[in-house]
Amino acid sequence: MKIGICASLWTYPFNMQSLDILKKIENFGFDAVEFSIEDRSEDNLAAIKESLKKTNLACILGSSFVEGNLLSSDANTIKAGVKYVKESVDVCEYLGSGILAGPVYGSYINTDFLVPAVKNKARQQAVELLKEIGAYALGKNIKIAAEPLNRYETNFLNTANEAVEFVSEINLPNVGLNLDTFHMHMEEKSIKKAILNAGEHLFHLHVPENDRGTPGTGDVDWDGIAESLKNINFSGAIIMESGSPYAGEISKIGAFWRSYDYPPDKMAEEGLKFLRKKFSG
Ligand SMILES: [Mn+2]
Repeated sequence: MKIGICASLWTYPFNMQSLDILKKIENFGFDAVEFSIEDRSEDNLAAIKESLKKTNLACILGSSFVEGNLLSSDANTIKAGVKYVKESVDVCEYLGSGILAGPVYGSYINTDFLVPAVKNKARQQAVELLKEIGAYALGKNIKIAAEPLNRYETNFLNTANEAVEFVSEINLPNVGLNLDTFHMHMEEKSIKKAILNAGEHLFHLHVPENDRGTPGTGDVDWDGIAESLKNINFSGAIIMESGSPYAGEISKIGAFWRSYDYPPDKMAEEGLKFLRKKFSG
């Protein structure tokens, strides 16, 4: 099982000014890095690709919508959403990332979703659009992992079960789930059972502590998670997606207002030590 970390512990979005972080992440001993790229210009992408090649890190592209949303009722916003996700698939292909992870449906809170007919319509629309985008990604051998988020970040997919139903309707071998221990700690009765139930649909796992701090310092049921991952023969990557107040836009989006356990470098070191111990072998 590959163990990685999100570059957003230090910086966000990822770009050609952030490249030193890659070597640092490799030197800590991680196998993989996850980041979101908003500047998709040729120069920026080429510089990132070049730097990645100088490491042995596997790379996972995170999806974070700047514009566009597959759940919108506005035609232009939907169009921008489809363009964003398809472009993300292209970026995956270019960088050699086999997976696009995150809230690929477009995360936001639409209180009109309390009316079941409104939510169902948006859901159906997202299913159809992700069938089309998923087929596009399948042609490039790239997986798409949709991430349920906690109730303060979306009211579309909050639980693993909702997400399993959603991707089952899309019904493509390369469209599955990205679960996250921080969100699950708020929304699931049992993280261990949620992972078991997700089974083969689970492609990718974010493993921050329950407060978004360093894995191993809080209440997350790490033994239960390790057991479930073994039971479902999980072959994806586990990614430390912890937060810090030093990463610009993502600190604001994620409400990372304070330092957690240690400064970011020490969080990475301690987190990796714990994850290796818990999840190796
Ligand atoms: Mn996450």
